[in-house]
Amino acid sequence: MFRKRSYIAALIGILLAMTVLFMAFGSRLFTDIEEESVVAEESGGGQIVVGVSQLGSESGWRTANTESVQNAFTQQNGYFLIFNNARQKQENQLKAIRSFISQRVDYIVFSPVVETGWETVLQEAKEAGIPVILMDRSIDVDTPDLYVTCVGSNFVEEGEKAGRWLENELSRRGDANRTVNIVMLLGTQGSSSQIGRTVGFASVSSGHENWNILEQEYAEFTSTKGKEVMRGFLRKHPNIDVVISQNDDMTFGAIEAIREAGRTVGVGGDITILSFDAVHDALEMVADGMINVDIECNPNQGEYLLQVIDMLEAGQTVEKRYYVEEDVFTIDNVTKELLQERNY
Ligand code: GYE
Repeated sequence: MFRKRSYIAALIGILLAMTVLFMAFGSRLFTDIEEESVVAEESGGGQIVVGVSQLGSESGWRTANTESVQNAFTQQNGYFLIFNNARQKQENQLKAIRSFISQRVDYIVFSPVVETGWETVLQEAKEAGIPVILMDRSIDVDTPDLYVTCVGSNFVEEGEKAGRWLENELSRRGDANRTVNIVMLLGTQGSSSQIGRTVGFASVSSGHENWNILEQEYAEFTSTKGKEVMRGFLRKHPNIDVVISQNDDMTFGAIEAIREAGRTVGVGGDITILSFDAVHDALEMVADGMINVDIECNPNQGEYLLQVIDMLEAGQTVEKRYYVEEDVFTIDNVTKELLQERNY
């Protein structure tokens, strides 16, 4: 009798444990299956599946660019977005692109961290019949048919704009023939924004023998690195007149370092600051006269990407290159309205 009772108790115990286990994991199992079928239904239900490999989140510009993409590829707009952040590593981008290929997405969009090393993975995408669209930065490949189009900025032109501004500013001050000591904070080594801006600026500076480039160093487009590199420059060179900083985040760091060294920046200050991007906080500093000029780089590329994909879906041919619109900002044209409407 006693044995029979404990047998029944054990049986009830096992049944209870099974129920608990089923509630915990069985429901999870069903959710997963449900989630998978949601994806299948969504993509099969006329939605365009886009895999986006973003290179990282190093700057204010990058955050705005990510938001622009995420606001474009929404379900309301007819998209299913698979987004991956590569945290500045090319190997992570290669992994993400390969996973998009194996998931058979309809389009691959990616912002290449550097210009080289993409042939193999893009050949794989091509063989899988998946069109690839480059966003923001471009790549250096011998066979341009490895990607359909590139939507982004004209970085060489941005560099030239910086050079032309400095040229005009020095003439305005009557310093066109004086020796001008310049240091440069460069962005991520090998990225097309770093390469293009450097080349564009050099095309102007090479025409001025009195522009003395004291030193240039990579500072990874981040404010921490910008500050560290600028500190080093200040220690080595007591005579810096101009800082060319290839993005606003590095500029923020550089300005901190300059002020900590007891020197002044901007309009009327002893170091002239040229920056790139023109994010909101930098434009505030332009309006306050702390940054002399900011060469705009437009991160709002989501809308352009939608237009390109619409054209491809309609079977139209697209251009190989689309440039976004960009301006140049100084204390003379940063208005209150501009500061209000700039949401990045
Ligand atoms: O200037 C910088 C970002 O490639 C245009 O990357 C982009 C650059 C931008 O980190 O802030």
